[in-house]
Amino acid sequence: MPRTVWYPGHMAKGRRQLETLAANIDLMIEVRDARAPRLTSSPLLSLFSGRIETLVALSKADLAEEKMTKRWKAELKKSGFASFALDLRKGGVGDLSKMMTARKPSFRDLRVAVVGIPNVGKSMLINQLVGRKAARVGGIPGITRGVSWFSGRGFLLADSPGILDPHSGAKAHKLISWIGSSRGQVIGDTEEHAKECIAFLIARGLWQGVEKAWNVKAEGTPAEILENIGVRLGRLKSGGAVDTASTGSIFLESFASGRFGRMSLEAPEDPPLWETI
Ligand SMILES: Nc1nc2c(ncn2[C@@H]2O[C@H](COP(=O)(O)OP(=O)(O)OP(=O)(O)O)[C@@H](O)[C@H]2O)c(=O)[nH]1
Ligand SMILES: [Mg+2]
Repeated sequence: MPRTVWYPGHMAKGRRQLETLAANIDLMIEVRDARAPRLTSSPLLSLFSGRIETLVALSKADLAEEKMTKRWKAELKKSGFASFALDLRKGGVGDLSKMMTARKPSFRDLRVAVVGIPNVGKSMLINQLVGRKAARVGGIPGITRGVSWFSGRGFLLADSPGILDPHSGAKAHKLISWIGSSRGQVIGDTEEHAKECIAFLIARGLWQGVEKAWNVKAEGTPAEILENIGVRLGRLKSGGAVDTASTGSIFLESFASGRFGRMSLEAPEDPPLWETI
């Protein structure tokens, strides 16, 4: 069966490194995207959570609806996870730091592993916790390639590469790529992805943000809407036709980076998002 998931070698290696480290880890911080906390849960959670205490950091909370993030925090609490809603561009890691300090053994530093799928903000969280730009951060998934350690006051933090579930379905992978946590274009055609994402946003009543940003209405087929976006953005080829491939890629990048404002893609009581598209 052809692979539907982007799973380069550094993910398999990172997973093996984390498995080796597990015996020496006191605490795990699992980073998820606040816009879709179920979709972006790490495949490593089931592997470690029984053995290692796990806290959940809901990153990019500035891009999710506040009320929905509160509901996710309550849901996580019910499942036994303390969670923190964070805008990592601003910091706000004080409560998380306090919780780490409370867990520090008296005789040595607390050892913490930060895990999650790609591009959710693991390295940015590490930088906030150690108070300097220590780990490399970037807007495309796959920036961190292996496990490395950073030291803070009373703790050691292991940054790890974003790891996807190589067995997750094509639909889940597609959604993950739309929010920027996988390289969807490795698997499929960007223009097709953009059209599907347009249809998805309209069906969920989430088009408003796009209309506000680019003044393009949700009228016509997704292909026509993509054309209209191309015209609006001036993405024309030499003959005057719209360059739909580059328009598609701008659309997807804009969506992933939160250009269209706050959007929560799933609610705790909903069925898994990938079962609904
Ligand atoms: N708006 C917003 N952007 C964020 C937040 N946290 C991270 N980002 C952005 O998300 C992108 C990824 O951040 P990284 O810290 O490199 O993510 P990572 O999880 O380490 O990614 P990999 O190493 O590729 O797995 C960067 O462009 C950050 O600026 C956040 O809370 N809010
Ligand atoms: Mg990283």
